[in-house]
Amino acid sequence: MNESDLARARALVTEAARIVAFSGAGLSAESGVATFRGATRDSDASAPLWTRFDPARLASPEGFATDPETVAEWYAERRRSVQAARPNPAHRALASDGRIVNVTQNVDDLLHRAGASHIVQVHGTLTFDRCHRGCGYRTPVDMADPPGLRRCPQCPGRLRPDVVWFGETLPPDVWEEAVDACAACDLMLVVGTSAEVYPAAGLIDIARAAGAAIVVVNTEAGGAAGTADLELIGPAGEILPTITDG
Ligand code: BV8
Ligand code: ZN
Repeated sequence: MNESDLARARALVTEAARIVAFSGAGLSAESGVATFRGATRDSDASAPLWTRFDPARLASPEGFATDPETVAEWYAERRRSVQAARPNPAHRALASDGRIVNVTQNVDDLLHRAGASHIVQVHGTLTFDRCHRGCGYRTPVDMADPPGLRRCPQCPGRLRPDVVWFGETLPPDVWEEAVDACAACDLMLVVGTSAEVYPAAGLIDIARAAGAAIVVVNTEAGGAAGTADLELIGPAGEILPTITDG
């Protein structure tokens, strides 16, 4: 990535009125939180999740039905990892500019802890459990000492993380807020995502259809780059502070 690309990206950020940062697991990789697929640069702690667990199997109602203990163990491990992590310069850059709406696929709370004011978590959050049977019970989780598999106190169901699993629909109100932000932005920063998971990845198309400039920030070329006006290859923690005021 060259200086002129960085200068062009900086100019796009400066000129933009409404910015959406659409982020994935790569945003939290430099905090040591494991990604799902892409190789990461950091310690084993952030080795891709799939090396030890299969997210496509475990992050699903079927996985929870057939192996609830392993699913509960996987989430407890991820909650402890997030609790031990700290926001990195990429989170702080995206939190520092009031024009940025953070539409994130990530279920960690690092953008919140970096002070971001407007966050839309399209795939939910690790910081809460909810009733899997759907009675409406929802409760915050102690991320430092996460619970194991447990029953719902309100009905015969079990509690599960308040995230969206594969095969589950995204919460309609959250999805609508994400679509509205992406349809109204004039710049979308696509940060640390392989853009393989739908309907979330479709938000990039919504932003481009609305006339937004698309700037991809990723350690690997070619992810969402097919749709990019500009592709900045490198770690988000190094790039984002240089193109925002963060
Ligand atoms: C839905 C929460 C429909 C859980 C997640 C069969 C049945 C049903 C649905 C489907 C099906 N087949 C396909 C589908 C659709 C499916 C889907 O898209 N599958 C994919 C795999 C093809 N989608 C769904 O199921 C969605 N629901 O479609 O419902 C429906 C309709 C009606 C009725 C019923 C159902 C729900 C999908 C949500 C899944 N939940 N997370 C949890 O976290 O435990 S997805 C999870 O994976 C993340 O949230 C994230 O979205 C995704 C991971 O993607 P990324 O974030 O991009 O991470 P990844 O590791 O892939 O990439 C990291 C990137 O960062 C890489 O590019 C790397 O190069 C880069 N990087 C690394 N380090 C850095 C970096 N970049 C910058 N700096 C660095 N330092
Ligand atoms: Zn219940």
